[in-house]
Amino acid sequence: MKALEGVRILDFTHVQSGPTCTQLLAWFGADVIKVERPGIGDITRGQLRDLADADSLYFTMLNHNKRSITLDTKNERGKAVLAALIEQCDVMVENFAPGALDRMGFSWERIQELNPAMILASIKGFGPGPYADCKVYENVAQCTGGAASTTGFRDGVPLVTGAQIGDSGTGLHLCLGIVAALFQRTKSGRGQKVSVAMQDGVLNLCRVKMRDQQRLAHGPLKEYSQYGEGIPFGDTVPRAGNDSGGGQPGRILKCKGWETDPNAYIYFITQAPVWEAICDVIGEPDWKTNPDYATPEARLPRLNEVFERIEAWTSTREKFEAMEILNARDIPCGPILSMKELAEDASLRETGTVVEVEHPARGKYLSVGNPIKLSESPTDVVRSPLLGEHTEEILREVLQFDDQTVEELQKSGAIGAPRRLAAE
Ligand code: CAO
Repeated sequence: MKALEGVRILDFTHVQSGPTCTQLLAWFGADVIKVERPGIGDITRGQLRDLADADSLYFTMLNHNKRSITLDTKNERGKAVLAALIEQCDVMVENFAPGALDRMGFSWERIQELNPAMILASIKGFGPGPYADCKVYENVAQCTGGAASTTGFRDGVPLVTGAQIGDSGTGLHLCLGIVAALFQRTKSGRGQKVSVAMQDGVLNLCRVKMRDQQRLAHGPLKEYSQYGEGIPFGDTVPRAGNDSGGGQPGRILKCKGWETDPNAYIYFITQAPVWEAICDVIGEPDWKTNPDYATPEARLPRLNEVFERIEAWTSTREKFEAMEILNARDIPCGPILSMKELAEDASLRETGTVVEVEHPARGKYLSVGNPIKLSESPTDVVRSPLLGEHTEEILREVLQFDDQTVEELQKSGAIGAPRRLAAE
């Protein structure tokens, strides 16, 4: 028994944000039916391909545990099939450009007419307001949600981050909204609309920077190294490099081998309760009592000096060696791990956070599994579907269509020709 067993999702998502959400729902046990345009499918199937005739890793890594039906929802018969699916599903998830669903003839009002218990979950770039009609991709969301203006170095350009906080982050937000709406429906019996804007999702993840924006009105941000450097603050939160900027100052420091290895670094946190242990490790026992270094407040104006001294120690150790020494003294730290190191990490394989999956067209590939572990609902990662692999199965099983109806649909062009596995 899986947590969401019995819940049927009409997955009208594409690219990354929406598929992230529906993949999580599938991992929790929902039956996720991905609707794709005949012959084309989700655009990511063909993007960033590493193998000529296989769905891209972009697609496969975001669409595990789903079934695929091809349906032309601009064809009249295709629309009728979509309407029938809406009647049979609990949740419809979509991340089309603003207005696309309405143009297709499936407004929220129409969906409610078809199925009053339906939960319609949507991702858009922006919420209501001047930009509501805009199409949005990951980095646009990072820029408009506050992440880019606060990422990077003070004297450099704004930076986007590799973590897909705009797409995958918003997908996660939407997933929580859907589960909450499903829970409310058990009491109300009614569906509802769940909306998350990518700008809002990113801003939610940048909450601490909005905190600092308000703190600025009451004085400089002493936890930013700019303060100790005597550089005045402007009227907005600056980029703070690798400063933690929080209550426990931290920074990325060089480790042995940094000259040739781009990831020979460690994040080091000068957590106040373990300051004495830090002084012992780096060979500065006097700093335990010296009033210039003994308290967090005293250290704030001289963060550069403190971290330079700590780096003089970390750069004599390899990153894992440094971590071992620091962890033994309860000093919070973390090595900078490369994607290669993460892919090869034995403990991540054991927990299923990194999984190896077999695919009929591409063979074995690695994926990130479900990071959310439910003790009563373990996740089995199943390869992504081929385009239209389950079209007939869904028409027969979910909609109870007979052979003749399926054949007529095929002739009308409403559904694509099913793509068979190579072995069939
Ligand atoms: N059958 C027939 N038509 C279909 C179809 C199907 N099965 N599935 C989709 N379509 C149509 C849509 O109806 C739409 O048609 P119209 O433009 O005529 O109304 C068309 O395909 C294209 O949809 P789109 O505008 O959503 O796609 P796009 O590639 O132009 O834009 C994106 C992509 C991501 C910028 C846009 O969808 C968007 O802004 N989405 C919301 C924000 C979001 O999720 N961004 C994350 C992107 S990365 O994860």
